[in-house]
Amino acid sequence: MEKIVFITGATSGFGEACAIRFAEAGYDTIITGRRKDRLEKLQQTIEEKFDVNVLPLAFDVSNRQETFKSINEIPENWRHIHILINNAGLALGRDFFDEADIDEWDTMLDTNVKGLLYVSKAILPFMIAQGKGHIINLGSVAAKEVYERGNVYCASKFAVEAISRSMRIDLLRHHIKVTAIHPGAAETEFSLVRFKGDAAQAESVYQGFKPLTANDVAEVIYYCTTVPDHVCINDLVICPAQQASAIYFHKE
Ligand code: NDP
Ligand code: 8X3
Repeated sequence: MEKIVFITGATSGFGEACAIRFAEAGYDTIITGRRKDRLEKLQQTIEEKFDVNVLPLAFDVSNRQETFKSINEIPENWRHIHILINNAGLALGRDFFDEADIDEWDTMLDTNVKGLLYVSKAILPFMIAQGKGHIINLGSVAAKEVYERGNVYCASKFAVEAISRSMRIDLLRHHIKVTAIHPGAAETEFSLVRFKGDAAQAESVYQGFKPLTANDVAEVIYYCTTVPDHVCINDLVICPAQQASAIYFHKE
């Protein structure tokens, strides 16, 4: 296998769009997420459309044992992973700090922060052995600014920002590039998850402006992997044209 990409959270949104974009570019693709049925469907879609191989791995990134077991069992011929896209993540709730649910805080920190750490730590030996690699971490505009009732989601993304910067320093000696991508509002299943299936509330987030699509973000992520070997895009914020920051929108 020539080029291999490993994507977390490929059952929906950015991860799914990245799987398709990288497959289109000829990458053999390791797709992961908890929903096995969706992974199988995506595998079928990709294999029908593109001449690449797909390896689906169903596991929960917040479960340390499951994550290491799944990654350690990757067959030998799939271990030359060039690109890791740490994308799996979620927000739960949009509540004032004093009213927020502690279990939801735990889930966000366990997934967005600890999950990203576990996956990276498990994949790194493969990249170090080949003396090369590229890790792409999904932050957010919420990694740059906190907003009202964003508390722990923002904290989890500030952590992704700090981890990305630390990784970039510590992995220099292994020739592993680290790119942090920080999207603004994108219409995926993100808000449906945040508002626990309340479709009306989820849709209201994107009213009055044109949000990013998953494909917009996947295209930019793919671009970051096409620059020459001696170039690294360290940090990239991508927003809808009607969004200036985590807080300021021009809605019509
Ligand atoms: P989606 O809800 O569409 O996709 C989230 C993906 O993460 C799903 O594939 C889901 O898979 C996976 N996931 C969630 N929890 C776990 C877990 N415990 N273990 C394994 N996989 C998990 O959201 P997006 O595509 O929008 O979000 C992707 C990333 O981008 C997230 O990190 C999010 O915080 C970030 N982001 C999103 C923005 C937006 O506006 N949409 C803006 C900025 C950043 P499954 O449920 O099958 O496990
Ligand atoms: C997702 C975008 O604005 O809901 O990270 O935090 S936002």
